[in-house]
Amino acid sequence: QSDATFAAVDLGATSGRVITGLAGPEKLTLTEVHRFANTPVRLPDGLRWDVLALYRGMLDGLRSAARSGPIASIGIDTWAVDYGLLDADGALLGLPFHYRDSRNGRAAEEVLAVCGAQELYAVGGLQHLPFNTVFQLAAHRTSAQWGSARTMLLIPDLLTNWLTGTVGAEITNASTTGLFDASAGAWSDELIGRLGLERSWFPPLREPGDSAGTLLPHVAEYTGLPAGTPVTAVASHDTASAVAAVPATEPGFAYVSCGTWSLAGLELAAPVLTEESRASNFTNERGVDGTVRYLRNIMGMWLLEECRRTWGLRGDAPGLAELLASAARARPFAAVIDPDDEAFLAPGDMPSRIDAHLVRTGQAPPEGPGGYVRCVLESLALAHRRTLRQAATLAGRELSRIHLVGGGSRNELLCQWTADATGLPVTAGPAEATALGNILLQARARGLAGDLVSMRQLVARTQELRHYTPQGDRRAWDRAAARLAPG
Ligand code: LRH
Repeated sequence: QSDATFAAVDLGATSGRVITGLAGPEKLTLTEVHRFANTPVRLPDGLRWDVLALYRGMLDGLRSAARSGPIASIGIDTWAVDYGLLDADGALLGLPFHYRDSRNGRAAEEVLAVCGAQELYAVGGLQHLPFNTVFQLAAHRTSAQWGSARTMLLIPDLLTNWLTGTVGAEITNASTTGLFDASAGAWSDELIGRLGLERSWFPPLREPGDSAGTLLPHVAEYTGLPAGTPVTAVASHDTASAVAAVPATEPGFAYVSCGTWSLAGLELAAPVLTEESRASNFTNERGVDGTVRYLRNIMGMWLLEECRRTWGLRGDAPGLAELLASAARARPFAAVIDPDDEAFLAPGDMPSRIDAHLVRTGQAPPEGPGGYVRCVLESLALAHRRTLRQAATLAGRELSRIHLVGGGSRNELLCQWTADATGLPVTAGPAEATALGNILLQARARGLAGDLVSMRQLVARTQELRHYTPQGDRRAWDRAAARLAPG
């Protein structure tokens, strides 16, 4: 067989999709068959994911996929770090918490008192984010559910369990927990033990491409898919799937996977666990085929999305195209922010938080929505520049080209300004890198795709890409960067 159709379930922070992908040695085309909202719910004890709505959306999407023709297998990817706890019967204990919930700060301090930041980094190589799974678990400890828990499943593994009944931990996502040994490529028995967690909660690891079972009878019946339909472990961390589908045709590329977050960095053969790397807060997450995603999280399009949501609540939101056009006309470098300010993490009024940040840094608030959008996009371009330059220095590499993938690659201002700020050519697209990576890993498991290099060449040959060359006055970007990091 020279090609086959696969179903990718891709859940993002604001929406979920089921996409079918026709893949073969010279073929890679996607069709979105179902899209549904992912709306978090605030309960009295915190911000939760409505995981049942996600499950239903996934099932309805798989039903649409089944109607479109034969499906060779299914793969699931979602955002990282969040999890559900299962009891001894395999039942989910409560709705999973959202990583933007505010309960993790104190728990992080408690963890760091037991295991110092240096020790955590030497083993896990993970950037410090207040919501790393290890901190969330520490916050969860005091709950009444804790005593009943027997298994921890990250979100894609939980949904896989609901489809197939199997229990496993996909490795690219396990590497974002803070309980994973980045050098050994395995759960860290040492950290799990030191932090007083049960080793038996952490299931056997799966590599992308491994089998994750076949559909349970009631799932097959609901979706109309054949009972033996396989579920394949893909790179279940969405960022790992996106990086697998970066259309790089030369080694040593840099990438920005740009969606709700901007994940900016390099692909390496081995983790960088030095003290400088820790101090700069770079992460060593696991990629496909044992590669390392050496990157840092940048607050990303969340800043823009949350501004738009805030304006929408006030009823004075222009459409996106109009907003971007007015950003293009707004005064350059009128205000710059550090997107990594933790004040921007939680949901809420983003324009007011940008104002507060600007007041703190001695700047005046921007004028009108276009001014805010310009401020956000220029600041993201500056953060891309700072992060990629640091990554190159820390990993001892040179930068020659940036691949900007994900939904943010549709934003022409962001692509052009990233090229202008860095002085590097930017290749933009595919916007659907995550779904493509998901499909490619399934195709490979059926012998229809090759190694990372050839998967990337296939993406480059088949997907529409746009190219941006640096323009404008680089010194203006240097001056703006200096405003954020004086000296
Ligand atoms: C992007 C992402 C990112 C994680 C964050 C929680 O969707 O997976 O890589 O850090 O969500």
